[in-house]
Amino acid sequence: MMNWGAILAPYEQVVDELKVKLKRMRAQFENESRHSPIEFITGRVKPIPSILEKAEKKEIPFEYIEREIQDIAGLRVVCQFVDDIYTVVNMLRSRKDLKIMDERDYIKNEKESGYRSFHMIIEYPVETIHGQKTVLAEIQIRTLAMNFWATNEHSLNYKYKGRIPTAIKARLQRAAEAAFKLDEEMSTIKKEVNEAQRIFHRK
Ligand code: 0O2
Ligand code: 0O2
Repeated sequence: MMNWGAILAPYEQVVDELKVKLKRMRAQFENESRHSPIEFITGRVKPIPSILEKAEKKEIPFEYIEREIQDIAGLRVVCQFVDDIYTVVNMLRSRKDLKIMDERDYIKNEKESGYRSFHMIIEYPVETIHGQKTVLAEIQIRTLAMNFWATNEHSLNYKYKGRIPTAIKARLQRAAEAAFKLDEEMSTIKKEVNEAQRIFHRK
């Protein structure tokens, strides 16, 4: 029998620790009455059935799962504006407590599905009672509009087991374009929005 509890414990620790650290970043911006590039953070450890399913699909042998499945620990940083995503990316690049292993910009290179987000694969050391263990984690950084789209598309993918009917796919493409437009439009009034929110926070 596999001891999944022991395997996943360090991943739970990464998710917990990074959630705290990323939330602190947001709090620091707020303390300084500056616009926070972070709206909210979520995190999860991939459920065991999803890990096994992905391993099977990608033909990853069991002993390579931890190295090859890079999103066992997943963090999601959701931002208001597209600019904010790159602010977060740059802040993460300059941190000394994690090492960036890979970056994928699915904003500049949108996926065929219409999916947009910035992905970072990081290496993060966790201290355990058995010493230090370095594990991989995936950080997805996206706007509220990208998140809205991805959440709905993900549900549909789940419902149709990855075979979304053509008509719905076409709708999703249009929704992705609309989300892109929304991000563009919001960017043009970013300064006004930020100013209004700063005033609101001071009160
Ligand atoms: P806050 O106020 O953001 O600090 P936790 O362990 O409590 O941090 P948990 O239980 O894993 O988080 O919750 P989950 O489902 O991962 O959600 C993380 C946070 O994202 C929650 O806030 C949600 O309220 C917040 N969230 C989800 N969707 C939205 C959204 O559309 N807008 C905003 N602003 N927040 C959202 P926290 O962490 O409980 O508290
Ligand atoms: P879940 O259910 O979110 O955990 P590759 O085959 O190497 O291109 P890989 O290694 O899975 O793909 O990495 P990729 O594509 O950079 O990022 C994988 C994760 O990004 C996915 O995790 C999703 O969370 C998200 N993602 C990527 N493409 C899409 C998409 O078209 N729609 C949505 N909604 N999300 C997407 P998982 O493990 O697939 O699934």
